[in-house]
Amino acid sequence: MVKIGASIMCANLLNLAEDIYNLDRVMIDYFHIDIMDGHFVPNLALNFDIVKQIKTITNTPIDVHLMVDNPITYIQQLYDLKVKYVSFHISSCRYPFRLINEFKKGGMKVGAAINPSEDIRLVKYFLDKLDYILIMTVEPGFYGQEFLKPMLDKIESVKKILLSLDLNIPIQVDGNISKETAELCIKKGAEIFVLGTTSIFKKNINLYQQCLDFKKYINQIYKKNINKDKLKK
Ligand code: S6P
Ligand code: MG
Repeated sequence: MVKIGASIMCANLLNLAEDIYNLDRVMIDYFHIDIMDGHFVPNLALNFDIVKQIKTITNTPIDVHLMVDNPITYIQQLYDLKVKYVSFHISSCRYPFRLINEFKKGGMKVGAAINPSEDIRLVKYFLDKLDYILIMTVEPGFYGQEFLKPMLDKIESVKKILLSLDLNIPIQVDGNISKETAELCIKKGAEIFVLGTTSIFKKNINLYQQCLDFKKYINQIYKKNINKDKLKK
């Protein structure tokens, strides 16, 4: 099933409650929270205090995307906030098996993120431990970047591996997701989309309408592709 998350670092932070309210009206699937440390990526974005405040006004699941060195450092905050989904970058930690276990102890669904230049073999040995795979379609750290086209091949390769192993793990894509890029990603096998400045958070554009329109479009494209796959069989 296709799912959409809103990247909250792209929201209007001066009026965050209103954006959250409108995204909830559209029944967005997740709030995607980018957490950076200024080391793993040269930027800072949101933090756990913001997550705590967001949770007071919505029940929509939180999907934390950790772009930090040593993600295990943040385990207690994630437990305390009862975060539902968490993704970490494979290149940010030495012991991914241990990290995944720790996340799971707190009841979290876990995703591993692959940077654009990284090989998909990095996830090979713990693929079956994951709940989703995050394929970065831009370099991590900033919104408003260009979509990296070679990532389409990467999505296709990961999907093929998953199918060959009979693993039903969804692929999430993050970075410059528009109607056009989402459609290309769907055709290659992606199912979860992180929406930011390219698609829904735009100046002088109604967030509710924009998101509703995107959601309808992406569901149609997804259904069309599923039906095509069925016909092929
Ligand atoms: C990037 C971050 C993303 C962005 C989002 C921005 O490091 O992980 O979640 O916030 O991709 O969307 P857009 O449409 O501006 O690229
Ligand atoms: Mg992100």
